[in-house]
Amino acid sequence: MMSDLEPSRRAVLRVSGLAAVAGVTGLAGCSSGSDQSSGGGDTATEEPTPTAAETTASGGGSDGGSGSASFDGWFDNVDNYDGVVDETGSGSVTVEVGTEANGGNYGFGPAAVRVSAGTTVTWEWTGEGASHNVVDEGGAFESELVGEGGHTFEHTFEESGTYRYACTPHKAMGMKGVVVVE
Ligand SMILES: [Cu+2]
Repeated sequence: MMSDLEPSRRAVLRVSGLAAVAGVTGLAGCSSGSDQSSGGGDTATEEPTPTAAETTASGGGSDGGSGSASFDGWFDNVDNYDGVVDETGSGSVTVEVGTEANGGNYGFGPAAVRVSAGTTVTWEWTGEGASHNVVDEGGAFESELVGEGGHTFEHTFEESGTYRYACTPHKAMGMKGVVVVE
C-alpha cells in the first residue's frame, strides 16, 4: 500500500513543482523585463559615475587605471574633480590651494594628480577663500592653516599609494584632493 502511494505522490509533487517553477519563471520574466527598463533609467540618472566597483578595488590596489575612479566616494561632493591629471615624470608639480570651486574659492587645483615616486608636490595658496590647510587623511603630511596668497607647502612622495587630503575648515564643502603616487 505505502510503496504504491509514494511514487504517485512524488510524481504529483514533481509535476506541480515544475508547474509552479514554470509559472514563477514566466511571471518573473514579464515583470523583470519592465523593471529593468525603468530601473536602468533611474540608475543612469542617479549615478553619474558607473565605476563604483572599480573605486572599491582601487582602495586596496591603489594603482593603475583604477585610480581614475572617484576614490571610494572621496570626490562625491567635490565639484572641480575632473579626473586624475597625469604628472608622472614631471620634475615639479604644483597644486593650487583656494581654486575657485565648491561655491567659492574652496578647491584644490587640480583636485587629483598622479605623480612618480620621489616627486615633490608644492601646494601654493591663492589667498582666496579664507584660510586653508593641506592635511593628509593618513597623516603623511599636514600644513599650517594659512590665509595669505603665495604661501607654499611641500611634500615629497617617496612611497607609492593613494593619498587623500583635505582642507580641514572646508572639507565638508568639498575642498578635497588626491595625490596618486606610482
Ligand atoms: Cu580651505
